[in-house]
Amino acid sequence: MTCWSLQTAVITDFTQLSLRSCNDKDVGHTHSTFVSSTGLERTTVSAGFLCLSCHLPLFSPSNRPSDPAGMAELEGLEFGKSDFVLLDEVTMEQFMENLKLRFEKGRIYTFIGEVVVSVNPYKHLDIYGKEVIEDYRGRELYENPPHLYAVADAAYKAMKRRAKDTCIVISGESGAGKTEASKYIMQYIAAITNPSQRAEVESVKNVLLKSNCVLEAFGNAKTNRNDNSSRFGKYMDINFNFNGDPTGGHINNYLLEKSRVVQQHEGERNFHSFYQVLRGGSDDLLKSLCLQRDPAEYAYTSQGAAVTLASNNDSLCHKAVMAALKVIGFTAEEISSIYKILSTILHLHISELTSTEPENTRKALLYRTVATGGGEVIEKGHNEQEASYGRDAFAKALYERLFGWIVGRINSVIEVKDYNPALHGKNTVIGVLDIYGFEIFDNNSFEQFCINYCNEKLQQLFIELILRQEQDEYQREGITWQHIEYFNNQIIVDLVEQPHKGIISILDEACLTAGKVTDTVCLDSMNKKLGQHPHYTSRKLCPADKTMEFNRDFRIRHYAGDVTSDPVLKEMWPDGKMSITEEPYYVRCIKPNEVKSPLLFDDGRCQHQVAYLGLLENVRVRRAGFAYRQPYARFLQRYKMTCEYTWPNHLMSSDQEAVEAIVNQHGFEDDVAYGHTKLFVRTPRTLFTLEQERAALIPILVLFLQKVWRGAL
Ligand code: AOV
Ligand code: MG
Repeated sequence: MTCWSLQTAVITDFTQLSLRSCNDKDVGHTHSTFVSSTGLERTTVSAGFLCLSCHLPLFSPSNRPSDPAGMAELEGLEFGKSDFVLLDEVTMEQFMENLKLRFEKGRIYTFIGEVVVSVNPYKHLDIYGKEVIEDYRGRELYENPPHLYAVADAAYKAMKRRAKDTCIVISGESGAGKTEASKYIMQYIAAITNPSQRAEVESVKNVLLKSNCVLEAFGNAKTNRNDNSSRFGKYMDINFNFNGDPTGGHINNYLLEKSRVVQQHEGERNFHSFYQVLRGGSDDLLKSLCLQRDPAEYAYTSQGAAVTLASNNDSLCHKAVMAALKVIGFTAEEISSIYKILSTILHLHISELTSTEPENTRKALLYRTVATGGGEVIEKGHNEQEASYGRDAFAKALYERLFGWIVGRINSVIEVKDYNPALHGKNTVIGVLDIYGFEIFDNNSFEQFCINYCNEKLQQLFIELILRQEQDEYQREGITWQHIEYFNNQIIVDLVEQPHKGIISILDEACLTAGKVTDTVCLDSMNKKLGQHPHYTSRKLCPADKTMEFNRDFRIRHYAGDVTSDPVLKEMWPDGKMSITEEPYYVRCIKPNEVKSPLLFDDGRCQHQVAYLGLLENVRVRRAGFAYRQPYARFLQRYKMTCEYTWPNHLMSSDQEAVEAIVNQHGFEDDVAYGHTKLFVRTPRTLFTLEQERAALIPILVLFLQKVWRGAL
């Protein structure tokens, strides 16, 4: 690594940094001692730092970056504005113009303060490699162009500095790039931790990373929105010891879309796992499981008539999953059981419950046991419909349990064992939430109802916290703040979940009171109670065949759009509960088009997402208050060279006073507010002016310091 990268690196451990970063080949020795102006354990290595051995600056003008700290980015020149708070005016037009320009220039990430807005590029970008990771490691958010790594680092630093749990919430509609983002974030965290390469930590990291591959095989599927759509919600906790190295983790999974096991819409597939074993399993494995290679042979894998996935190689994935299962620690026996269960599910349908099933399975699915009035127990045959319903229910239950067992098994490997807080210090956690995104299909069922409700709750959390966090901070720091109007989706959340009045309660009640629960009973009950609700409507649809009954449905006006659901809602309500910390970091993902194109930025679709995600309001809140804030000590450290009263050291009684001197000398008094511990800066321009001045001063200071050091002055 060349030394210029030290220019703005925030270091927490001098020893580590000197060993890690200062092997400058040009000089021919290792810079090991720094001239630090503060001598503090944690400081910013700034441009004027010299090596004590050779007296050379830690970077020289020749190896300085052409764009120190990504200032061209921060300036918003060629690539648009890197932070939406820098827009000249916060209007939808300007927001969209900037988003589109950046997408077209391959700049898929843009900040809104600490929130990262991401647009799915639908192509590989060379922005996730080791060098990029190094650029972000330990830096402050504003020091580099926007990136998932910046948020990951901020979350990691916050957790480490404050010894507090934190989490990263990734939201956006189906296909917007949440799962990919979650993987890059985990990859980053894995890369920056465990510098001493301790074997047990490496093994935990490996399992955490490999678990994604397994979870995607069994929990993802091709839908009409996304070839690799998550059909479950995932909240992955990574535990850290006091050193900030991962010690373990835990995966919570929410509401697997089990109906997919037995039913897929046109153009969709069952879970990847089925196709992977059929296409990638060895001949011997398939023979032992009595499986045909072609997924078209099985009803459960061919309903959607989309057995092949252009963007995915099932056979290769199978090998990767097998390898991952082994790394995680699944035994050969366990792996064999997994594939037996998959084959059982496939056979349930092809055999049409004829001769291939073992006798007891046949019996269980074709007959039911009934107790007669006289206390006798008899076996009664199911009619065809009842039998296939039973078979499908069995297949769904088997798969759901298999998935739950796999998650549990991974958890048993990664859970933190033998952690003694007295010995190892406080154990802290970073959680990464990646759920199934908001989705609307032609035919929406109970699953879409749950998925979209889940997204409503997430949006509610975003609104609450983004506003509350700001408010709290202003209040804590003694600064007044003006309220910004925004659409609060609480009304939709209430429509679904309010006790006694919400859809869930009404359905529960209908199921309890009515003798035989039919769709009509449920719908009538909802129409009666919710008919007047502004976000609820119900329709009668004329059947094409006039002899058939009227079809009816209901529609929820979600924050992201209208979703019409068939009222097949008599399934179990998920019992999983989400508990995430209160201080999340956010990644807001946007899907640029419906056709998975890397070139197309569909203005209408993108604008719709920007609107319902509340991004404009987010910018307004961020701007109406103060775009940037920094603790006094940090601000001073960075900009003290721009003021004669503070360089190299100030003589004032507090850091706040010194900061006031810098602000006054530049005439920025009207643009800032002084909190109890931080300086609040209203317009980013102020910060940029300071940054520019600082960048211009650095070469002069370096020359000056060099001369001083050599005794020339
Ligand atoms: P999702 O998680 O938000 O949808 P994914 O993360 O699965 O969406 O992204 C969908 C597809 O877009 C991926 O399979 C990639 O092909 C592509 N993609 C996304 N992000 C990137 C990126 N940063 N670089 C390159 N390609 C990307 V869903 O799970 O359906 O809600 O439920
Ligand atoms: Mg996903």
